[in-house]
Formats: sequence, C-alpha cells, structure tokens
Amino acid sequence: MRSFLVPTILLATGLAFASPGLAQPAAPAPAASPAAAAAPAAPAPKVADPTLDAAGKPLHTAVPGVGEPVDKAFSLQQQVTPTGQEAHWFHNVILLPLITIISIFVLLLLVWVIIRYRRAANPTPSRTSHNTAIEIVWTLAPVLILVAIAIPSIKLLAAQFKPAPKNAVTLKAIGNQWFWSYEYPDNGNIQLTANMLKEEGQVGKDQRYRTDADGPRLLATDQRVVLPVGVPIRLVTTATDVIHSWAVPAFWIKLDAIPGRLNETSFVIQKEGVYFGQCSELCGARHAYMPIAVEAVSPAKFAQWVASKGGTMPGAAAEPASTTAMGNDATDATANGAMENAPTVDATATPAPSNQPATANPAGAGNTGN
Ligand SMILES: [Cu+2]
Repeated sequence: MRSFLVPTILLATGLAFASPGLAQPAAPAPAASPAAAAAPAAPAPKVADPTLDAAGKPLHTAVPGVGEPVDKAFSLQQQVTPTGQEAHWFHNVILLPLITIISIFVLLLLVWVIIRYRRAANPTPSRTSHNTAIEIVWTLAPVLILVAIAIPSIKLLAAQFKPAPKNAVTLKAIGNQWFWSYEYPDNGNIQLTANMLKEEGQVGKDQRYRTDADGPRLLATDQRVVLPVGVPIRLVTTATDVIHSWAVPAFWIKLDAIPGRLNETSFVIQKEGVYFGQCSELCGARHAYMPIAVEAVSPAKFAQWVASKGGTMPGAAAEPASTTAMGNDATDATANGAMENAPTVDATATPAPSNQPATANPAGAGNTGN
C-alpha cells in the first residue's frame, strides 16, 4: 500500500470579472421635468454637425486596432477609461502571472511525484499519512493568495458601480430588437437611432452602405453616439422588448438593458476616438447585428454637436467661466462649468413613452428585420 502526497491548490479568481448587472428600481417620475418646461423654446439656429462632412459621412475615421477587435489578438482591448486601465492592469499584472505560476508549480509537483515515487524507484513506500506542517502551509497559502487578490478585486468592483457626479453627461441607451436607440435627457432630450450599416452589395441603389471611414464590418452604425472626453458619463440602460446589454470593451463597460428597469453606471473617456461594441446579451435572431459605435470628442465639439441636433447644454446661459477640477484647457472649463447645473432627475425617471414601440421607428424594424 502506498500513499502519495499530492498537494492540490485550487483557486477561484472570478471576482473581478463579474458582469456589472446592478439594477435600480425605477423612481417615480418627477412632477415637472425641467426639460419639458424648456421644450417649447424658439428653434435654435442651425449648427453644422462637427462629426460629419458635408456629404454626411463621418469625419473621424476609426483607427485600426483602437476601440475595435484586432485579427488574431487574444488580449484585452486598449482601455481608455480609468476603471478599464485598472482592470487591465489587474488582469495583466496580478491575475495572469499568478495563474501561470500556480499552474506551473502544481504541474511540476505532479511530475516530481510521478517520477520520484514510481514503483521502480520506490519499492518500499513510506506509510506516512499526515504531516501537520505541510497541511497548514497548503491551507494557509491559498487563503493568503485569495485575500491578496480580493482587495484590489473588490476595489475594482466598487469602481465599476461608482455613481456619476453631478456634472455628468447622461446617456440613455435603449435596446430594441434589433438596434439601439439613445437619448440625452440632460441635453434637451436629443434622440438617436443607431442601425448597423450594411455592406455595399446588400443595400439598394442610393442607400447608404458601410465604408472604411464608418468602421469595421458588422460594427459600424449609421449614427454614432457622441460623447465628450474628460467629462463623467452617466450611462443608463433599459430596453423595450427583451434583455439586451450595452457593451463597449475599450470602456470596460457591459451593462444589461432590461425592459421596465433602469441600470446605471458611470465612466470617463480619456482619449478622443471611435470605439465599437456590440449587444452582449443574446436577444434574438439578429442579436449579432446591433452594434454600438461611440465617437469621443472634445467637450467643445460635444457642445457643438448637441447644438447641431437642436439640443441644449444644461445651464448654458449660466456663468461659463466657472472653475473646474478636471479641465486641462479652456474648452474643458466652459463645458464642465456649464454642466454644473445639470438636472439629474432625468437619469432615474421612467422612460419617455416616445421611445417605446420599436416598430414605430422607420429606421428600425423595417431595415433590420430582413
Ligand atoms: Cu440585443
């Protein structure tokens, strides 16, 4: 009879990758929405959309390898938010090396036991069945490793659900079978519908098709979500039909969009550029064809884009020169100062009835359903 000492170390390191699916119950709608009160104002003068050229094509071309998948790559995308960078560091510097070291260590122990204690080399086996010292070590060591992982992991988890500050720009993403629609409730309730752009051969004559300026195949949309850099974004998601999930890998964002509920998270984009994502909750036949394209621009350009859509910057008439903790330049200062008075009630208000029926949108079901 022989007894082998085979230490086995099990590690569970899933904490950091728990999908952010925090749900918040919908709050009752405010009695009087400030946006509604300001709505019947005179039409603003026409401002050119700073993200499009005269022909309506995107001015900012997607950069290969930034904010989009890369052929044969297996690492995480380059991160452009502080939380994303922390998560990227956690994955590359802590988790991956630790997993590698532990796997190699256990493999070497197994190989050593197989060779050293095989029958030919060890004809009279020891009858040892306990070794208190070694048992304490193989219990305590994994506990200490798990505690060491848990500290940055829980910190990262908390960062993913940090509520947005007051001056945040609110983006409401609404999942529909099978496209995304968007609202900017703090900016005069601008509404967008983003459909996937089809390839040249798949559309009729004179219809818009995808070009390389729009982005990669299956990821480019006819309308991009425009967001400012350096300003906190409050992302609110919901859906009109089934559960979808708004996910942009370069932002480290994946937030479920659930009918009848509002989920919320926040992030800050640090770099201008075009970033792509996809619906990440299996939502039906055309789940793979409801991409997300975000264009991050300077706050000044964002204000111009809002004006071009007929929207308003919250408190735009108020003092534009107020100081800011975040501004690196003059444009930041004006934009943040202007947003200080942003009404925040809209983020938790119930969805406006106007965006409810997916089929009511001419760009929606008709184009995407076949
Ligand atoms: Cu979906």
